[in-house]
Parts: sequence; C-alpha cells; structure tokens
Amino acid sequence: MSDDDLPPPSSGTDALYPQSLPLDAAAPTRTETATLGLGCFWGPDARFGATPGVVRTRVGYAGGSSPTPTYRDLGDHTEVVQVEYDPTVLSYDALLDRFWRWHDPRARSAIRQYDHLVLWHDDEQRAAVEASRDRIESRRGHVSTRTEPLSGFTPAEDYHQKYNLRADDELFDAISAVYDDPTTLRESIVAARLNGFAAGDGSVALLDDEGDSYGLGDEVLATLRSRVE
Ligand code: MHO
Repeated sequence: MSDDDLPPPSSGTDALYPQSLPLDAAAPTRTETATLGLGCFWGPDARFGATPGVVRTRVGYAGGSSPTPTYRDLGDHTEVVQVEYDPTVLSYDALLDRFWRWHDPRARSAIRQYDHLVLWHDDEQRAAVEASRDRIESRRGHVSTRTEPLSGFTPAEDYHQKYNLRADDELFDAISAVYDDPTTLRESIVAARLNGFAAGDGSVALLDDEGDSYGLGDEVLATLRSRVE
C-alpha cells in the first residue's frame, strides 16, 4: 500500500513539495496517508505534526457528500487532519493507537463538524480500523466514533493550516522567510514540526534528534526549546 495507489486528493496537494530546508529535502519518497477526525482540526494538526515518523499534515473537510465544502459552508462534512507518514518509522496501527487514545470513543459530538471519525484509504487500512474498533468495543462498550471509507478530501483554507504556528510570531516569521507560499508552507515537514512545538506538543527529545535538520538557525532552536521546557 503506497500513495502511488491512491487517487490524488481532490485539490490543492499537487504543488511541488518544499525542498529548501534540510528535513524537507530529505523527505522519504514513499509515504502513506491516514485521514482522521478528532474534533476541531487545529489540535490534532499540531499533535501529529510533532509525532516522529509523521512527514506532512494538512487539515481539511471530509466524510460528507456536498461538493465544495468551506469553513463557512461545511455542508455534511467534518473537520479532519490528513497525516502523511513514513511507514518504515510509524505504522498505521501506531497512528490508530494515538487516534483512539486522543478522544473518547463513547462520546458523540453534538455537531457533525466535530465528529470523531477515521476514514480508511484502502482495504488494508479498513481491516486495521475495524480490528482496532472491535478491540475497543469489547473492552469499553459501544463505540460512537465513525469508521468509513474515504471518498474525497478538500483542504481547508490557508489560515487553518498550521494554525498554532501562525499564532507564534517568531516561529511563523522564521519559516515564512523561507516558504512564503501558503501551499508550500502547508506541505513542509519543518512547518508541521514547528506547528507542534508552537502548540506545546514538541519535546526536548524530538528537538535533540532532528532540530539541526530544520535548518532555521540557533535562535529558532532556542525558541523551540523554550516552547517545551
Ligand atoms: N471556532 C472554534 C473552533 C475552530 S475549529 C477550526 C474556536 O474558536 O475554538 O473549528
């Protein structure tokens, strides 16, 4: 199962991937993609962004049938985060494990916009989703989380992408100086990590492990450290 087998996302992800920063230039060529809804998409965008093995994140709308969802006119869609990951570092099962831990599967959202849902991309993901759901159900009782096939993904407006990073003037200015195009920023691995650190989801271990490959200099590294210490 690789992204080569998948239909392209409905729009907006065909731009060239960013290359200027070392971690982006060293991106794995083979990635897989998961699409998950965990309520407001700002939070999970940051948490997955700070997860080792996650390559790219983007937030958007999925799980409904209306043709052109926007934040103001969502139709029957739900806020989701799309997580592109390196399967040699992080498995789909490990991602699912986080998904189930990061929400209460028995709690149903009052509005569809914030439903908990996992949208499988193929039969292999479907089997993993159903097995994990059955495990949880047998231990904890009825699961309200929606489990469905993916049938399209519309990227959200630029101002929702890497939302926590956008609120962090110092980090946002540093990466915007390198990637001034919003689509390039959205697809940057470094931006995904910075978004995680901006939200407080980074860690000293992650910084020690890969901070030098962000390529943004010592001052930014010191700022990242201050966001987690
Ligand atoms: N409007 C809510 C959630 C935004 S989320 C992108 C808030 O201000 O927290 O739905």
